[in-house]
Amino acid sequence: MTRIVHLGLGSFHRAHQAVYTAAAGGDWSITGVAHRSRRVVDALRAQQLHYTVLTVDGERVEVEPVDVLDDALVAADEPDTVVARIADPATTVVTLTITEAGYTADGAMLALLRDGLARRRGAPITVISCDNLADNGGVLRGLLPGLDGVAFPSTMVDRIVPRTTDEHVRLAREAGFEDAVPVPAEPFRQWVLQPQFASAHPDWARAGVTLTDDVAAWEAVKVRLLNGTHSLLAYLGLLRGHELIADAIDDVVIRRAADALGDEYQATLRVPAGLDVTAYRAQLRRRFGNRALGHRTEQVGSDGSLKLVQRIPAPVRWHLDRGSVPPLLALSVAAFLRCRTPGVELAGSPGDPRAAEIAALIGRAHDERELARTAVTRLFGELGPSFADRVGDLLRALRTGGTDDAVAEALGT
Ligand code: CS2
Repeated sequence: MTRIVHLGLGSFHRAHQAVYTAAAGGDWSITGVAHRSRRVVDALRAQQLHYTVLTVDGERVEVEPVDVLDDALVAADEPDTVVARIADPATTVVTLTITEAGYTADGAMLALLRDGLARRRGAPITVISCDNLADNGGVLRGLLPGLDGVAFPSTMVDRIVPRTTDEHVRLAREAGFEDAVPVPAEPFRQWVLQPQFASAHPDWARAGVTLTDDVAAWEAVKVRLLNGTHSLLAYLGLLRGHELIADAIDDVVIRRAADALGDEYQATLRVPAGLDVTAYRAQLRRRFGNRALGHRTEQVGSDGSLKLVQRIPAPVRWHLDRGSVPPLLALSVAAFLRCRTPGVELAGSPGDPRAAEIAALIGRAHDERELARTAVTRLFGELGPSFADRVGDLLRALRTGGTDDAVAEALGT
């Protein structure tokens, strides 16, 4: 038997890497490890680790069983088992979806990974970060120094996966599957992987994975055009009363802002061979518009302080280096800060690990420019006063004239 250990047993993994691995064939199985929550692990164990993926395409829903997990564990409850599973010679691949927050030297999942890898004493293994971080393989390698025999390829992963609702459980049942934890997902999926393997791995290319050394270019395209635009849709959407991303993209005011943001992002990209950016952006608009998927602005808007670091500062610097201040990138930050302002009415309540800190900054500042200068530096590091002032001016427009005025100001219309 050949095994993958996956750290971060969330919906995204179950609708992405697990589906690709099942489709790759061969004798592969996955031990899925959740960080703390027992809910999904207990449910999966109770149903013999089988689950379903509901592919939602407009009103069409396709229900497919996925049978690739060999175990489900909770890291916080069974750390020794997790370490032993990583150290086991039958494990030749570790994949990770531990979110942007997981990539710190003292992170709990990385501590288990470090222990497990050290206990292999150089037996070759491939460790694959599947989080939305630029150079995710390099970042992970940097956090796990001094290990022999470990390859850290970089990846770009993509599939929009909303939260599971009772309706999904009902749809699975209607299709003949008793599944307490089905995973809804859009039809589109993509995985671009650097072919840097130290060990045996599934034949993912057979399952449609693109193997290329130029992952960086693909990653930037995806994190900026998809995730970056998603953030703007989420924050403007929350402010304009839209619960769904599909409602946000259908709102002409937001749609104009999103298109202009796409232009700002596109300018910064090195387009990878084989990608038609115009077609990619048109496809993204359709993906965002998949209303039946029920993807919520609250979900995309959560953890903004962690997500925006991946989506904002590098493209902002690109523009500043060329002498221009990108207004829609500034509006993205302003809309985020407006959503974090106590007392502002939103169409949801996105959580954020730095909510209290940001609310305190907002409470202390005398005006929007002062607030923006502090907040931008705290969130992204030094970007210079011209960008922060633009954020501040747009934040003022959001307060005094609302989203209509702020979008018009950013668009210069
Ligand atoms: C979204 C992503 O929640 C978010 O921040 O932008 O989860 C997005 O749906 C996925 O990266 C799509 O691959």
